[in-house]
Amino acid sequence: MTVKLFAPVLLCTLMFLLPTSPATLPLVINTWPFINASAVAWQVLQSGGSVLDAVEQGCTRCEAEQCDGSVGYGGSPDEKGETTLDAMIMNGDTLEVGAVADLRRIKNAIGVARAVMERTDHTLLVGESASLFAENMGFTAEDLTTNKSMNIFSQWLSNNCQPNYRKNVFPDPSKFCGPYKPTAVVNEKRRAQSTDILSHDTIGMIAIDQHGHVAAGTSTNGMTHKVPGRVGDSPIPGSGAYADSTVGAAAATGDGDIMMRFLPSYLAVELMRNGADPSSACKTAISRIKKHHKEFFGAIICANTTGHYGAACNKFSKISKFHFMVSNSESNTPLMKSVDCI
Ligand code: SD4
Repeated sequence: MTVKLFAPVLLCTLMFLLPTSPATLPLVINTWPFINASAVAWQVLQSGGSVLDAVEQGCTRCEAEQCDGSVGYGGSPDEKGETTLDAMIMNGDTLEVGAVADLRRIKNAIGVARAVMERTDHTLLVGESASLFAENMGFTAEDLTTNKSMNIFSQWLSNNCQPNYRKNVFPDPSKFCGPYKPTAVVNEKRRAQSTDILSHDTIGMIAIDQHGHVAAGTSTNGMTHKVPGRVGDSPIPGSGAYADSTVGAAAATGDGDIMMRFLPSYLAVELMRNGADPSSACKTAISRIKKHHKEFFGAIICANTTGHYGAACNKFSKISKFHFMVSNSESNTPLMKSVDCI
């Protein structure tokens, strides 16, 4: 009798003591409200697939459905009008990484990244050579341009190639499309001319199975009107994502040119290794960048091998909340979660 009464009291007390995110495995967590990607990855884990399969197939889903126009083909045309893709995948058991950057003509960037990891001794392949590698591995080569990306490009051309990511160039870049010549360095506010920065939603995904195997990955088409050849943070290990099955994983989204200088995903995993809970690890990783760049667009998701998770973002312009997806056995279906930016 005493035990029967005591048990629910103990359970309630324990629930109050637990950290805020529910701790159940397996777990899939991804940046932004990309519900179908989350559902696909969750389904893969439920049907016995590996964490790498879950991350690859979840991100592939986003590439195929062109999540928010920021993932996959037909988005973010560069200064030549071409869509190029960045992606990476990391195996938290072996710490192997496969990544591609500035990939052209191949839609399934994360598939190619996984092929780099599993079919070569390399970590990162770039540009035309990455595309050739993909073709040799049987990926279909096709034009990544769509009517939408052509329209974005033509409007940009007719607007004198504004906005763009160039600075300290001559003649006045507000009137010309180049060729550009270097001029005296002025301390202009970086990216003041770009309006595109807020509309970018890279998928970063973490999957952890019930045995504590961890994988993480990213896929993106980068930034609209980027200088051709530009590579963002997403395919850079430790920046776009990082996974270590003895700890957990993290994945980032946002202004990659800034974020890659701080390796926020690596930092968050190291903080969790040293005992930080995922929410505070995420917050510290964002705060580290904020110290140097008060105004930057960025967010990060973190999870550990007990199934706890968290996220953080920088308060910037109109962004005061960050939305992400979580799938675990609590609900058995992807749920959208939000966090207030710091
Ligand atoms: C990049 N980090 O290429 C990507 C863009 C992004 O949310 O994540 N936007 O810089």
